[in-house]
Amino acid sequence: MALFSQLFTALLLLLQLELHLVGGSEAGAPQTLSCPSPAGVPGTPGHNGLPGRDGRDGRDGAAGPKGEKGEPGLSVQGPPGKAGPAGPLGPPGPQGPKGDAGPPGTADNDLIKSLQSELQSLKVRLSTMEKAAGFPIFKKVGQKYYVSNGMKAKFDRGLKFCTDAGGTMVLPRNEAENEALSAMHATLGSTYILLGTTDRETEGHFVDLNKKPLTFTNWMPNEPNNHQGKEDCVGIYTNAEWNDLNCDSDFNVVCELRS
Ligand SMILES: [Ca+2]
Ligand SMILES: [Ca+2]
Repeated sequence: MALFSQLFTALLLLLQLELHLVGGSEAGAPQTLSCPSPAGVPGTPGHNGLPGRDGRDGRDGAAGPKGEKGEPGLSVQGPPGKAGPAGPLGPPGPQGPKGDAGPPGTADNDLIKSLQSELQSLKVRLSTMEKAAGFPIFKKVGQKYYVSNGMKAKFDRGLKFCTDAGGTMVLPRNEAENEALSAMHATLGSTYILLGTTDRETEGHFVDLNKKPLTFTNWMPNEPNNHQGKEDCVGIYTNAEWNDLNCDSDFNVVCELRS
């Protein structure tokens, strides 16, 4: 194929040389041929040569346009991984706000209760003292006050008087109280002071104002005798001994105030 092409090129050069010789040069160069000759008959065209070799591969073309964005892919979240190791100890946080005050302790409660009880006791004692001081005649006997205004009265009226005064009709519970009461005769100028006991419900069976049997007595000899069947009340005589008396007779009244 290449050989054919070179042959074809050589023919073309030969033809151009011939045409140049026929036409002459423009510079008017001197002719070397002095006489013309008749033109020959053209030969028959040669056969086509064999095809040439394949040329080299061309350069890479320019990059094409950017394609459209594809559909998002499907992703499935996997299982959580194992917990990592504990991190380093952080710095201490700021101090929190102050909490509310707690309830008082047991010791405080006991002390408060004790003080409250003592205060209540003092209030009662002060109230009793004030009542006793309201009588012209009063005598302190232990935790009790024996008080009187010098009045003489029948038993039932005497009971009411003492109740209205915030106390009860006097009744000695022991020898000391009995002696202290008897000592008031000197001030009262009395012979008998009524005691808070009767045998009205059961003859011969004296009980206190709460209907409890007596735990202390100091009867005169041969008393109580229920003289004339009319003696259901009791009085303490100047010698501190007791005698049953008529409840409808007037005797001195002494009240007992307990604090
Ligand atoms: Ca009697
Ligand atoms: Ca009597």
